[in-house]
Amino acid sequence: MKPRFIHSYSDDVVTFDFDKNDILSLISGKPSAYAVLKGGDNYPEIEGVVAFYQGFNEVIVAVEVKNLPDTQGQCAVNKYAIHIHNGGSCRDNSDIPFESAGGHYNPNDCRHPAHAGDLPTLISNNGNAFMAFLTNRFNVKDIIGKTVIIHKNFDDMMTDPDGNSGERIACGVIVK
Ligand SMILES: [Cu+2]
Ligand SMILES: [Zn+2]
Repeated sequence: MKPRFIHSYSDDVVTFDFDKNDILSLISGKPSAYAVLKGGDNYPEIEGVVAFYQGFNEVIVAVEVKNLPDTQGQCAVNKYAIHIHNGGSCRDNSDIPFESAGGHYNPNDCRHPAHAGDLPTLISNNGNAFMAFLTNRFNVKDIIGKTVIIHKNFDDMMTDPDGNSGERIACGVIVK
């Protein structure tokens, strides 16, 4: 897959110049790896899956989550930080949910939000979220055995090392 980041606009139609057939065939197949997300003790109803599809140079990541703890109202934020964490387990230690997932996956020793594991913010709709995006920050083979964590708050995309994302509310180990 060799996507190009150019889009064109004409006659009220916006077309993206990705190779749609490559993308569709990639995400129609079996993911190269995935993580099944489960809520922690405080959010046992959360469930989700993160699928990773290895392309030529990039990875397509597709995320689907249900039963996020959204608040109601027209000005509710309902955005959640989601990261790949470096640890290989979702175990709890002491009082910190999923503490054994460790910090953000950061093989290049960068500062947040330049960690390879820093993903786009998840936007929820009455507790349901879906997003898909392209990234070249990692290859799938590099993240197998690591973890995906969703946090209670959104990522401020500034504060090192964790974006001030708050409590860990769901976790899953990335497997082939
Ligand atoms: Cu995180
Ligand atoms: Zn980070």
